[in-house]
Amino acid sequence: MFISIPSDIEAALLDLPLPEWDLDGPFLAKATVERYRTELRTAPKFEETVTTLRHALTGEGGGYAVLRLGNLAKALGAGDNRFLRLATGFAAEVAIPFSPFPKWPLWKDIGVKTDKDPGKSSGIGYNAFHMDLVNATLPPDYTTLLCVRPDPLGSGTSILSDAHAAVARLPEDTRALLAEASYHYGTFFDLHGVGDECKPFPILDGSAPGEGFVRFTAKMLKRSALGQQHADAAQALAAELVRGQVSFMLDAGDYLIVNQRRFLHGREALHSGQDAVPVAERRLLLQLLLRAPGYAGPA
Ligand SMILES: O=C(O)CCC(=O)C(=O)O
Ligand SMILES: [Fe+2]
Repeated sequence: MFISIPSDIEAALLDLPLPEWDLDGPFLAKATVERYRTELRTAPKFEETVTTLRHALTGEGGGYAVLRLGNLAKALGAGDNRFLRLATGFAAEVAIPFSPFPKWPLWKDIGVKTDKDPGKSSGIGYNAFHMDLVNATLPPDYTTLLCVRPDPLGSGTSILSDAHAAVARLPEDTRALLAEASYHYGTFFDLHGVGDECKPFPILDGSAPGEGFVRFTAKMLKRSALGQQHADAAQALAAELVRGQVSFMLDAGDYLIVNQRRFLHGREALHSGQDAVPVAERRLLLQLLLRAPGYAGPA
């Protein structure tokens, strides 16, 4: 679901005096949310755009959207703070922006590191289907990725898959295994606003079909010691996610927003030769996580 911004809104957005944001603990401060909202609403058709965006994320069959902010990125500079304030303003219309990572004030860099585990965030390999903060008791309701710079070598296709649709295609006995608290992944250290470590966890939490998180990362298949039956069930889910995937390339200024209660995300492997690309020219995304009000307050 791609959402473009009419050019008259773009022109109005460029002129808005959005101040620097303030934080309240890990969360974007309420005063900032209100100030940004007041400013953004002065742009013509802003509210229609937000309604379309919310519908794409939470309406029937929905779960992700790409807001095309490329013209604004071009005018302001994709990494410029004024552009980030606009993106933050759009995000705050969906849910409350926050940073669970003390190191990152709000937006987190996801660059390209050739010396990292290739399958993990900012690695160069296949980034398998996952939800962000899978091992937290309160994962972010939304994860968002703002593309500052696509890969100059032309790779880095984003992949998305409807998690509940994938689960629904699995046999009953596989789903029963996925509902057992027999899965674990990763470490959990110094994180804020996402509850406690969830270990071990069930992938399916007993919610009605189509509801709740599908608490899954295909990265666990290679990196967590799982019993054979549970590993096979997780592998079957990973295969269904791939079977149902959509893929597209993010361009500079594209803002991908994913409802983590509906869709899982990942990224195809980057082209070889990243070592030869100067760090300042490599693919760069900025990640921002969102908490839907009503599910949980500050932890
Ligand atoms: O690089 C990408 O496109 C996705 C990155 C991602 O999903 C992550 O770092 O959690
Ligand atoms: Fe991710």
